[in-house]
Amino acid sequence: MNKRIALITGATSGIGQATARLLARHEFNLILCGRRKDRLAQLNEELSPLTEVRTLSFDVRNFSEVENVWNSLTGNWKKVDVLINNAGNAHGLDPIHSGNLTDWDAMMDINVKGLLYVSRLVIPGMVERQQGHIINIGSIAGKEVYPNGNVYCASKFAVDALTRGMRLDLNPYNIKVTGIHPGLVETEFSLVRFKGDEERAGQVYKGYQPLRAEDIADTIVYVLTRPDHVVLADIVIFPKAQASSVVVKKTV
Ligand code: NDP
Ligand code: 8X3
Repeated sequence: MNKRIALITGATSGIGQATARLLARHEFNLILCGRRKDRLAQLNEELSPLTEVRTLSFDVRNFSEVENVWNSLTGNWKKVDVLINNAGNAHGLDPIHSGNLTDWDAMMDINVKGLLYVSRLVIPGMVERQQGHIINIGSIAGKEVYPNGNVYCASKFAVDALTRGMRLDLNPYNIKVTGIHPGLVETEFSLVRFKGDEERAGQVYKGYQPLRAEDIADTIVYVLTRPDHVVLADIVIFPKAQASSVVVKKTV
């Protein structure tokens, strides 16, 4: 049986990395993307014994960089069956009147425009072949706004809107579109949000059991292994302790 090809952005850490590890064991060939070349090389070495792997290092903010690496793919590698738009982060957690412009640019450029740039290159082939599955990693922050979440929430609301737009526009071409919206997942996410402040990042996950990246990877595998006629369109996933963006039952 021919393996499907999955392209994962943000595969160097957290949810993307866990997804790469699980898909390698579930009959997928992998195109793994991220900026950190050392991590891509390590993951390539780890997963190559299990499946075929290609790595692409690029910054999703830079369209010509994305286009160049995309065009470097040879043979059948551009025939991506599954696109997992996962690269993204929060930068800062400040009230709207004192937010940092560099943080705002980063969130809109990576989480929204980066997702669009990668999609614009990958989706035309899916349309031509009349098959494919796109999974966009949104967030509970794209369903509910929380204090000081302002621009990160806006970027994830945009991901939700783009997911719905893709589902409408790609409906004539047999392409499935899934939005996955996690709550609190313990990854490098908070370390990036708080600019390397380990103490502050660690507090986010204290006093309850947060989701693990593997929980989201597991959901992605479930989504991708449904019968052909089934689409899981929109999924919100919380840790048991979480009831909303702002309600989390903590013991400390
Ligand atoms: P991590 O910080 O662990 O991973 C983020 C990934 O995105 C890394 O692989 C990073 O790779 C990549 N990335 C970031 N910026 C860029 C860029 N400019 N160009 C290319 N790749 C980039 O966080 P998570 O795994 O938690 O986050 C993955 C997704 O899940 C994000 O979209 C996030 O918003 C979403 N999410 C996370 C939640 C959480 O609580 N953790 C909850 C809900 C949604 P590199 O630095 O090597 O480029
Ligand atoms: C990540 C979850 O609640 O930190 O998207 O925004 S949250």
